[in-house]
Amino acid sequence: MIAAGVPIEERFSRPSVMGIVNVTPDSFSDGGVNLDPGDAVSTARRMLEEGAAIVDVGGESTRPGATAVSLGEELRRVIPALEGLAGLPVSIDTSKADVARRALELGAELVNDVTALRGDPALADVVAESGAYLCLVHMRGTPRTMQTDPRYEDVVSEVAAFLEERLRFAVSAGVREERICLDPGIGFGKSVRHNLELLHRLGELATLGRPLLVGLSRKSVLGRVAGDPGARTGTAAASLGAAVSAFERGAWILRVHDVRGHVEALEVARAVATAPHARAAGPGESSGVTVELRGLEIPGRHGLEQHEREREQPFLYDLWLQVSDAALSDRIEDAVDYRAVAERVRAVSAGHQYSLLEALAAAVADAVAAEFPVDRVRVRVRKPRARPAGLTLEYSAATVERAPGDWERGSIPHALVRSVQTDHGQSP
Ligand code: HH2
Repeated sequence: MIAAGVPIEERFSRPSVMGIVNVTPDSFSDGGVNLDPGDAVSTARRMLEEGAAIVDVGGESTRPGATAVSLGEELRRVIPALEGLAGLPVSIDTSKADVARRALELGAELVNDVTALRGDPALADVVAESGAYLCLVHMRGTPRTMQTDPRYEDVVSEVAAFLEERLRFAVSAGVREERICLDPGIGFGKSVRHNLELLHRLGELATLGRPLLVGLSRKSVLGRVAGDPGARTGTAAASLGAAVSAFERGAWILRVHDVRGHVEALEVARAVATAPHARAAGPGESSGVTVELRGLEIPGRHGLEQHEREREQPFLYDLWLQVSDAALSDRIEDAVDYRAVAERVRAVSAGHQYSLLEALAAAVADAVAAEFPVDRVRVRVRKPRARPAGLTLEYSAATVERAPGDWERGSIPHALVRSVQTDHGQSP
């Protein structure tokens, strides 16, 4: 089931829903419900019918206070369910290399590891060799101990530093960066205040340059915010509100129990986020088209170093243009003229020497959003030969998203800057 070579951002559109299927007797919310493999398979199939992009099958509860289960027991729980889901999009929620290996053999495409490759030293190799997607989660301590008086100086920067270090570790172990997503680990060693602060400042974690997966569904923080200081769970309605809020702050994939409600709520949130040009899709209509222009190479003299300003070096531009359904008419007059877009990018690059990739990406995105019939544009500029301070980099890049009118509305530029040190691999 692994879509060869596709970055995780392309495999999962934003927002996507991941359905939770715990084949456990003791999970905090659905414990026992899907312990029978037949029940787990029907729950998972229903979730996929309701619009989940993937289902996350787990055989070990990681709720606060949970004790670890043995390898044999975890395999005994998840394997029959995975066999029943062959051919469907499945993720395996495990920290054990042997469970992940078996799940991947049975067709799982993502490994969701709440220990972020710290639990089992063999797991990184299993993920790297299979080419699977990987979710790295922040957790302080272990499920047994994590909720005992968690403390942080600044929870967001500490979680960001942890995830960045784990991302580097995974890449150095051979997992391709483009296949990794990151998760702040709501409820994994955090107080209510820590969880809320992480959600409020989720955008800061987005600057790590990887899609964010967030799991809030029915967690106790929601019940506590709703007024019950001893709550062990939150309601489905509270989960929807939290998921929409997380999406608006940058979440890409939402891990949830109540799939249908989340799919509907997030669809509305997405339509609002892409307004004013988004319009509700009527019967038989599609809600838009994304056109990609990838790897447009234009030499330029941008950078902070003197030699970069004197000698040209290659810059690679990737553009995602969200255009209206008119383009489906198959008439060039209704569509965006790619050559004209490429010429505009060339003109922006030639018109000014930018010190920073962020500024260059923003200038291109502004020009395209203002001058072409697009509902939204995302521009990534990569500098493949970046060698800041002697570092060996695969590339450095900045990504900026714009909709027409952002400028006049004074929206805050949204720049995701990425610069991951690595000494192997190719630019995608
Ligand atoms: N939360 C849980 C389990 N796995 N994985 C990711 N990536 N993010 C999360 O927030 C997350 C997770 C805990 O929730 P749940 O699976 O519903 O319960 P339990 O661990 O008790 O089975």
